[in-house]
Amino acid sequence: MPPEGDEQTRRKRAAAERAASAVQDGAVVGLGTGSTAECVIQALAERVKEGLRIVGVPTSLRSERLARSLGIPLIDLQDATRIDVTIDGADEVAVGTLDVLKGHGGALLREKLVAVASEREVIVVDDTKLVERLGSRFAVPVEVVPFGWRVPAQALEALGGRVALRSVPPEGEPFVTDNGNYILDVDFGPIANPAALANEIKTITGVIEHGLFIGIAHEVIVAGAQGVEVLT
Ligand code: ABF
Repeated sequence: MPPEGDEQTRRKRAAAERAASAVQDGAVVGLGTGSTAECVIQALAERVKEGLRIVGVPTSLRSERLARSLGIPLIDLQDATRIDVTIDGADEVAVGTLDVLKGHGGALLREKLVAVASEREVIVVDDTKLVERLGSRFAVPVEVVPFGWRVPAQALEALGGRVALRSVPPEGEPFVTDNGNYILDVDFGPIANPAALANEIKTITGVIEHGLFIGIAHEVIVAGAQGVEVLT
C-alpha cells in the first residue's frame, strides 16, 4: 500500500536530504525539478546559509526561481564549464536498474541536457516510484516542436503508443515548456525494451527529446518505510 500524503513527503525529504548532504564545498550542482528536487534545493540552501559554497545550474524556470529566492548562486548551463553532480527527481524507477522515466513536471529537455553534462546524475525518489517496468504507471513524455505536432504524434502511434497532447486546464490550451515546445504524453504500457524504444522515438521528425533516461543516472536514492537506500 503506497504511503499517504505526509509519509510520502517525509520520505521525499529523507531522500533529498541524503543527496544534499553529500554535496562537496565548491561544487557546481545541477538543480532538478519537481517536489522531491525542491526538497533538495531547500536542503542545499540551508547548507549555503551555513557556509557551503556551491553554484547551481537549474533545470527549469521554476527551480531557478526557487533557488534564487533561497539565495543559491546560479549560472546557466551554457556558462557551466563543468557540473559535478545533478540531483533530480523521477516519475518511475525500474527496479534492478538505474533507468528512470521523467518529465511529468514538463522539464525533461533541460533536465536531460543538464544530466548528460554532469559528472554524476543522482536521482532521488520515495519508494512509490519503483516499478517493474518503465511505463507501468506513467505515459512517456515526448517534447515536440509545436509546428506540425500531429506528424510526430502519428509516428508515435505507429510505434504502438496512445498519444495525448498535454494541455492546461481549464481552457485546455496546449502546455508549453520552458523552451516554447509542446509535450505529447505517450502511453506505451509497460515497456519491455526501453533503450530500443528510446532510440526509435529519437528518430521521429519533430521530436526534440523524451522522458526515458536510460543509462544516464549513476545513483538512485530511494526512501521507504525501512529508511534510505542508495542504489548504484
Ligand atoms: C522531475 O521530477 C520530473 O522529471 C519528474 O516528473 C518529477 C517528479 O516529481 P516529484 O518529485 O514531484 O514526484 O525531475
